Amino acid sequence: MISNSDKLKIKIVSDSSCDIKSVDGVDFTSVPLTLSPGDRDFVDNEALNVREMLDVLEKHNGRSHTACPSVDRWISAFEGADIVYAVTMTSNLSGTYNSACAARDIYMQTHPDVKIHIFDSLSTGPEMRLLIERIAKLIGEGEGFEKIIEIGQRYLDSVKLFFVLGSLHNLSQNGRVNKNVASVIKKLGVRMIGMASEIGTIKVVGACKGAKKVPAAIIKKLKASKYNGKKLYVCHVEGYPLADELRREIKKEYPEAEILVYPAGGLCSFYAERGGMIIGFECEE
Ligand code: X90
Repeated sequence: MISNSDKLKIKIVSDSSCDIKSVDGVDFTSVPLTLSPGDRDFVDNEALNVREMLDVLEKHNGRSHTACPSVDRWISAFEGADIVYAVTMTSNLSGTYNSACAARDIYMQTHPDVKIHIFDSLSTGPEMRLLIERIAKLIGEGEGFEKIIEIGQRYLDSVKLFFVLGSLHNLSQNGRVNKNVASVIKKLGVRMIGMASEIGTIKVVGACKGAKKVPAAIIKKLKASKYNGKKLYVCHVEGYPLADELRREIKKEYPEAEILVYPAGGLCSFYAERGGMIIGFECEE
């Protein structure tokens, strides 16, 4: 493998929608989005109290919004590294990817020898975490820049994302899903099952009346999507019991499954709302 790679300073940088703040064995920086659930701004970093942010969001009647990281924040995250692998949420729902690309272009004018690749995940949350951990493993194995880009991109193509949302209020209010779809879901009182489409937008693929039906509905979708029975990550917004129930049911069908259940960070909590769940999983290639 590459012998001089340990002399190079390698970094993974992601926007905060990946829900994690550190990665074992690699230098990792999470670049925060800003969440504005009312007239207060919350920075989506380690110090964020997600529960407090959700409380403000639920109590607030007027408009609320989020903002992608500034170009400057990305530049600060790149500093000091020789090689940067950056991962962003879908460019089709957020300006985060464009901001990262602008930061790269500016930074490389004064640091022409630094290598920076930005992966547009066309997704968010657990799918980004899976990619980040895959990249970290490849770095650990001493793989080079071009190879990591190639394998990472291929991996991204083989990972999918489902989500189960009880409300589409924040997504529709911020123009990320159609208002009519949101009001139908609300009227029917169902949980919407969605997936990240191939172009990184939200695609409604089903609905569930009542929490009890969620695990079976998701397992059906996993089968149809050719889940490979290995890594599957579930992040939830204060919805541990249902997420854990889903984990147990998936384990019955796929005993080898490597499932992680963990709380969503600020950005995913803002949009998935209390009780929401986002599921990223590997598929057969
Ligand atoms: O302010 C910004 O630039 C951030 C905007 C983010 C908008 C969408 C976030 C969705 C988060 C909801 C379910 C997953 C959807 C994934 C679709 C590709 C969580």
